[in-house]
Amino acid sequence: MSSRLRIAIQKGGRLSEKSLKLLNQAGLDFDNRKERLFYSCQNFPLDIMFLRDDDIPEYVSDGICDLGIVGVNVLEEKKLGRITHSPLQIKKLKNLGFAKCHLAIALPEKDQFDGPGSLSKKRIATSYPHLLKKYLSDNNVEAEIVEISGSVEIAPTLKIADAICDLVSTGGTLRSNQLKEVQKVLESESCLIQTETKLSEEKATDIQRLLDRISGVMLAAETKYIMLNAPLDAVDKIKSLIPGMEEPTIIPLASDASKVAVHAVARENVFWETIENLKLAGASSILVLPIEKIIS
Ligand code: PRT
Ligand code: ZN
Repeated sequence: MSSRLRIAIQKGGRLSEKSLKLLNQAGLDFDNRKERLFYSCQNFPLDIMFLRDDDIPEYVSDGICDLGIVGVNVLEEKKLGRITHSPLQIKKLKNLGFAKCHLAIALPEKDQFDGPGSLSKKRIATSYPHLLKKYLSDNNVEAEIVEISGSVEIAPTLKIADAICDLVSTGGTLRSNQLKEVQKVLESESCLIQTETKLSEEKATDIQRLLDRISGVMLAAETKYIMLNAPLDAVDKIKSLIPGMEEPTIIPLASDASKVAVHAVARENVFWETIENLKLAGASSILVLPIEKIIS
C-alpha cells in the first residue's frame, strides 16, 4: 500500500480552482494541468485525484482517496442517501471557508408563503432529494419531490414543479426566474473530509501536517499586521480600536519623544471605518499589511 496521501479534488467547477489554490498556499508544488486525472506533489507525500464533486464522498468513504474537498451540501446529501445501507465512512476535518452558499426552497414570486405548511401537496424540484425529504419530514409536510439533475430553477416555468429546492449564493438566479426564497434548508461551504478507513501512522502524521498548514493559511487570510504612529497619551484608546488585537509592540520614535510606533496583529478584518477611527484618535502613518502564514 502506498504511503503517499491521496486527495480528491473537483475536476472542473466552482470548487476546483480554490481547492488547488489552498493546497498551493499550504506550500504544495504541483502542476495544475487538470486534463490529467492524477497529479503528484513533488515536495509533499500527496497525490491529487481529479473527480466530479458528486463522486468524491464515495471515493473517500471507500478509502480510494484518504482526503477530499467537497461542499457540505454534497457531503450531507450523500450521507443521507447512504444512511440506511452501509453509511459513508467519512469524517469532516474542517470547513474551508470558500464556495459559501445555502440550500433553500423557493416559490414563484406571486405565491403566498405562511410557513412550511404552505408547501403541502406541492411538487418541489431538486437535485438534493434526501436533504429535501429530511426537511419535509422534520416539518411534517407531505409534498412531492421531483428529482432533476440540472437547471432546477426553470422547473416552475416548465410547469413540472410548483417550487424548487436549490443552492443559492447571490440570489441572482432566483430573481431572474421570478422566484423568491422562502426557507433555508442547509448552510454550505467547502470542507475537507477524511476517510474513516484505518490509515498508517505515517499518513495520519502527514494529514496533521497538512491540516496545520491549511489552518495557518486560513488564519493568515483574515489576519492583518498593523503599524502606525501614535501620540503617547492616545495609545490606550488606539489599542482598544484595533479589532481582535493581540498585545502590541510599542517602540519609541527616534525623532519625536511624544510619539511611539505601535505594531500589532489584528486577528479580524480591518475595515476602512476602523482606519478612520484610528486617525480620529490621533494615529498617523498607518500601514495595514497582509500576513502570509501564522504558526502558533
Ligand atoms: O461537474 P461536477 O459534478 O463536478 O460539478 P457541479 O456542476 O455538480 O458543481 P458546481 O461546480 O456547479 O458546484 C460545486 C459546488 O460549489 C456545489 O456543490 C456547492 O458546494 C458550491 N456552490 C457555491 C455552488 C454555488 N455556490 C452556486 N451558486 N454550486 C452551485 N451554485 C448554482 C446553483 O445551483 C444555482 O444554479 O448557482 C446558481 C445560484 O447562484 P446565484 O449566485 O445566482 O444565487
Ligand atoms: Zn456535481
